[in-house]
Amino acid sequence: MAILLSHATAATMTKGYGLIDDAAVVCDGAQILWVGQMYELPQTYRSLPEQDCQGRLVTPGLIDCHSHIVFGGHRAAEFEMRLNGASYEEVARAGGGILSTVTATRAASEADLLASALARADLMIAAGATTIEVKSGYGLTVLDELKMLRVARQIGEHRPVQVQTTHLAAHAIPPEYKENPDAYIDQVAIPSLHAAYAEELIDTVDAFCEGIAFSPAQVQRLFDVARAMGLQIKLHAEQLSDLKGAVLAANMGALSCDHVEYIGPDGVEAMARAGSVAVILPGAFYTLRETQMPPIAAFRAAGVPMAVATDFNPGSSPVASLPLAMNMACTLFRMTPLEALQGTTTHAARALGLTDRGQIAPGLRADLCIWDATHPAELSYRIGATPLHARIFGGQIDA
Ligand code: DI6
Ligand code: FE
Repeated sequence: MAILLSHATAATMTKGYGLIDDAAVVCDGAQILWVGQMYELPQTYRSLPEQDCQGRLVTPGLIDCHSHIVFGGHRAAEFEMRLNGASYEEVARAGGGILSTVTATRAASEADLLASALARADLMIAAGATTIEVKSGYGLTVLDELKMLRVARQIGEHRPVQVQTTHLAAHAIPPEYKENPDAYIDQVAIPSLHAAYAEELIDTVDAFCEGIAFSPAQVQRLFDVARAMGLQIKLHAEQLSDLKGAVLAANMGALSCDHVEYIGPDGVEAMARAGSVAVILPGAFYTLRETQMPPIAAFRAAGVPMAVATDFNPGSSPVASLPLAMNMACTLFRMTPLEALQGTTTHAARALGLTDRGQIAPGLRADLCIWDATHPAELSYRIGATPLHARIFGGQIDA
């Protein structure tokens, strides 16, 4: 069914904000058919069922290109322990940290994981997301990684949101492989990649390249397999130190390098050459009280597109709201409100390898947000507000 959004302030994101005052957007089924000024609206569209936006801002539906919303349990108890003075080691000894999430995820049934993931997806949707990327990485056995990916795939069957799934078995080294991460790559990461691919459970492949996780050589072995399968890659790179993961990933044609607080000039240059997107994740920076900022000015100067995402996860970024992540990107990292909105629309689409969304233009997906705002900078300016007025997903307005 076709609908007409009338009297909108449209931020088409086609060139800068691509603002159109008193705009009309025509959606035909799941596609955008026409966008322009009201007075130019062809006569044939004037009789369509109309949603009068009354001057409200309309943007492309927001795209969260980096999240980990499938997991068991949560980590509020360790958050409280730390604030009561417990050391990192005491938290770990009490069963806290990422491995506590692995234990809880392994113990959870597919139905339980789905129920909690849907509740998190609802928060993301309520803040304006229409596409979300969801990673595995808390199972760390072949079966548990597949379980996570099946749950991730099901989210989109239960909610009006498109889900892109990412294989992230190389997220952490489980206790049983503590002394032998190479064996983990061979016995879990690569076999689960083959199995997930065979079940058509994955769109992209990711890894965590860090001193506390996997080395560039281990990441490369996994990515060689992924590339041979024709899968696109992305990497958690340079979050806590500069292991040159971004250089490696960019040279292998990565869609994105994510976090990148500690990236050096060589990494920025490699990303610019490869056209990789820098995915900026201020929620983790904030939660971990990091001080090393990603080199926003260097990315800007080199023409590296920047995306902004929530990194929603139970440990380092328990945040579901893209507008809040945009606010943090501006205030903590000095990104501009335009960059922040590009980061959750056009550049986020690119970080996922999606060419059919992220802007308001004929032929693209009819995923749109109508905001209780009149200028796009308001989305980044407000703190913790959810100014979403209505959302359109695949041409359907949310009930
Ligand atoms: N970087 C992070 O900040 C999260 N994963 C990653 O690779 C942390 C995940 C967690 O603590 O549960
Ligand atoms: Fe992450």
